[in-house]
Amino acid sequence: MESQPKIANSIYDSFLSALVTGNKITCKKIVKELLNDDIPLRELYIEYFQKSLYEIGSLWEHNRISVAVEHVATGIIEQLMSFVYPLLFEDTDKDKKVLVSCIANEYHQVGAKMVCDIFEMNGWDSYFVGSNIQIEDLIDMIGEKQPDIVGLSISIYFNIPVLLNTIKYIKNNFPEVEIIIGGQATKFIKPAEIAKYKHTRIVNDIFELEQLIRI
Ligand code: B12
Repeated sequence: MESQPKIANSIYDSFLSALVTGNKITCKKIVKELLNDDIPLRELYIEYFQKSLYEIGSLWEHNRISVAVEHVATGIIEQLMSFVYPLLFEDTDKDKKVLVSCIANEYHQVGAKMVCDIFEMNGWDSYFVGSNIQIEDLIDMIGEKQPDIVGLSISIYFNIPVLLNTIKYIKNNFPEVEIIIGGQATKFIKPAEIAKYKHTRIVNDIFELEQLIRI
């Protein structure tokens, strides 16, 4: 029993080093082996995909890897998410709908995509709108899809004014829609700025999200 964490860590270490060197074949092989060993998808997402990208971000911040290396690594994670997607996608009608989008000027889309996939795993129909979505386009899409929940993703603190403006705009057009906000910049948002909107809240992580959306 005691050796288990060590084994798990060594698999993660191999995954990270393959990712940093851009070795997508090894990354995919490791993911296939983890899936063969029945790793839950959310664990694969959080303990491998998210954890490694956070580490890539920190290496980049400390000038230990280049922007190009970070771009290649992010691209590999996005490919791996597409690879596992068929495992969670069920071709059946679903009652509940969510639409998840990055706000304007927000280019970090992996977390938002992951959130959509978490909704799918929990029996929801999801629409991933993408990165850097202008408010008018988002409003049109909400009008068209009529989701039960709108998820907004924000990673960069300097985008908080854009986020607040987006919430205001959505609430002016769709006062009853539920809005959830997530991403690494949420820790910089003052709670009072959100509290004034009905059915609007920050969701801190995937575990909190799953409590909220379990059908
Ligand atoms: C890849 C990356 C990029 C790529 C993104 C490409 C892409 N296809 O997404 C590019 C090159 C575009 C980029 C650009 C920049 N980046 Co960048 N980037 C990253 C990096 C390395 C990984 C991001 C990622 O995918 N993480 C993994 C995902 C899974 O995690 P996540 O986003 O946190 O999502 C999880 C939760 O937050 C939550 N969540 C997220 N969204 C939502 C939404 C809802 C509704 C809910 C409920 C939950 C939720 O659930 C997810 C799953 O658990 C991070 C490092 C890091 N710590 O993340 C830096 C990082 C985010 N970037 C950073 C910076 C500074 C920048 C730039 C300003 C750099 C520059 N000078 O140009 C620009 C800004 C561009 C912009 N306007 O958006 C900083 C942000 C610091 C800050 N908080 O302000 C970070 C933290 C790097 C660092 N350590 O300094 N970046």
